Amino acid sequence: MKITLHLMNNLFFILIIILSTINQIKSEEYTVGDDYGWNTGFDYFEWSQKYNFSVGDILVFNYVQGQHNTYEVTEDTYRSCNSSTGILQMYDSGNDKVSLTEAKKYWFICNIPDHCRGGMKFGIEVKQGSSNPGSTPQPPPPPPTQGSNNGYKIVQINGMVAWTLLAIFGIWFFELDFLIYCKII
Ligand SMILES: [Cu+2]
Repeated sequence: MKITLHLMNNLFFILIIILSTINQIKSEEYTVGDDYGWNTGFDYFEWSQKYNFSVGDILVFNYVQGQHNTYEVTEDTYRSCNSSTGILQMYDSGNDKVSLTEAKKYWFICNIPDHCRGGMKFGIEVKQGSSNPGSTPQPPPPPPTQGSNNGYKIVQINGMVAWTLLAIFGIWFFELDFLIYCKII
């Protein structure tokens, strides 16, 4: 019996190691424009200032396919909104997932005529990930209207669930071990 419990304690520590590893490789998904999506009439500069982006994170551009698109461009093209040069990547699925794989400045525009000039443009600085959810400077945006999935919130909840589980399992195993130990002696 005691051997089994020691095995369980070992499993508990293995669980800790696995969970902390998951914590380190997690990536966050950010929906551009949050609930508003990728569309005209929204301040994407303001949106881009709300989060700290790290390598491994993913940007999701949601829009009606054909009405917009997502171009990753150079800084010059971002500033001029002239896409005759400086296009790095093009997406047009309506649900574009852009992985931020490098620590650098990323620049995005919509290349439908006049949309870039109209404000469908933003730049972000992606930093080498410390993946620390506590470093997000501002609280999450207004209450979600419909099943919004804000990456920041998901990661926070994941973290909370993980630590709660750890606490429950930890107390449970150690208490069991202690009780059995007392009865045996
Ligand atoms: Cu557009």
